[in-house]
Amino acid sequence: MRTSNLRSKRLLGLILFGVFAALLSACTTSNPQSTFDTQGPVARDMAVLFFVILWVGTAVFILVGSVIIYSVFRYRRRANQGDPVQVHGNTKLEIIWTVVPALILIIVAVPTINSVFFAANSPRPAIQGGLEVDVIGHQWWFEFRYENPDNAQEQIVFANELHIPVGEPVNFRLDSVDVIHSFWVPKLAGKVDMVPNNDNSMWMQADVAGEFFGQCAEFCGVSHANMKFKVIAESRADFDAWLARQAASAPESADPLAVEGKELFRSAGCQGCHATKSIMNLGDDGKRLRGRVGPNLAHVSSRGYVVGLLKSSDDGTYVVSDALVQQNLKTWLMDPDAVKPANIMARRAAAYTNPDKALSEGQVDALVAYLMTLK
Ligand code: HEC
Ligand SMILES: [Cu+2]
Repeated sequence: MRTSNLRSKRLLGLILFGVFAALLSACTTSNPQSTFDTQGPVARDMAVLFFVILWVGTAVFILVGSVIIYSVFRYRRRANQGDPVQVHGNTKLEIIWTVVPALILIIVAVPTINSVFFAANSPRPAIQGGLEVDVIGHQWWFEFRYENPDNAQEQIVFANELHIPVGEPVNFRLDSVDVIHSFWVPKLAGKVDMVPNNDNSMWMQADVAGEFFGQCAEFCGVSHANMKFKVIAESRADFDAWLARQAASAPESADPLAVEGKELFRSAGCQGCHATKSIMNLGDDGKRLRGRVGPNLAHVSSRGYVVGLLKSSDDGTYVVSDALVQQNLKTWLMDPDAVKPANIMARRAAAYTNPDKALSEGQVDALVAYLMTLK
């Protein structure tokens, strides 16, 4: 009897310890998707609001909890006691417990409404010369479009990696080609839904250079959890140089394997879904054109991750390694479904749906050699 009691106490202790450890580990700021490790004004404002509400809520909880515990003990029924005096309604008390919470809610509403307007209104919108990026959600990847600095009728298209200049507000227009997605960079700003044909917008700013994690935050299908992107915040000069590189086409390669790969890219039907030029004309009516089915590959081998998941830089650096890009492209092309379950490429490209057209390892090597020239 005694030992089983001891054992259940130990078990309870262990469970409590586990629960506390889990709760505390959720608060670490070293988590790449932590909303507490804020690195920009929008995220910081939201974190401050979170703590205001948390502490006001905690104060109310402690106050109400203490009064309940006090009353339970102070006015408990004692032995040989009859029914207590019956009271029906107390106007003074009821006015107090209506007015006090109303006042608390009004006090909390002031910073809340402030934050709503702060997050919604960019300090430097596009009409005042602020940078604007179009973000288009696809199952299960992100497309980014920048205005071509040399020609406002054109957009420069990139995928899965968002580059922004440090210390500048950046404006986003959010759209989707299929279902509802949500655009979220936890360390920089809150999330805003990407709804087809509904021009939602937001802004954010990174105060420090570096790499930040982005994630789709609205369930959008099988690989929703794999719908990730990276934000690279860099100096204005680096950003301008990056954008100029994206606008230019990668040079042709004479390497025989790459030439073979390029031919295969056309004959295996890759071209039907992927553009290899990064410039997109807006058309005569200036309307934004819908993207292709797959990510723009014009500079695919310059990206830090393949499909936003396979990391192509050595740990601790953001410097993209050619050897890792090559390896990751091969992993992706050999079996896309193993990397990102149910992705549209594995579901629809003939090379994966039709066994007669399946790619041999040699063909994949040729395709990778070609893709490596797209830098
Ligand atoms: C039916 C359209 C379709 C066809 C055909 C297709 N792809 Fe894709 N491809 C996609 C989609 C969609 C994705 C993004 C998948 C995801 O991330 O969910 C993709 C992703 C990729 C990526 C990763 C891009 C990045 O940003 O990391 C590469 C590389 C690629 N495809 C190469 C190819 C090659 C080579 C072929 C020809 C053998 C091919 N694709 C054929 C639709 C297609
Ligand atoms: Cu999504």
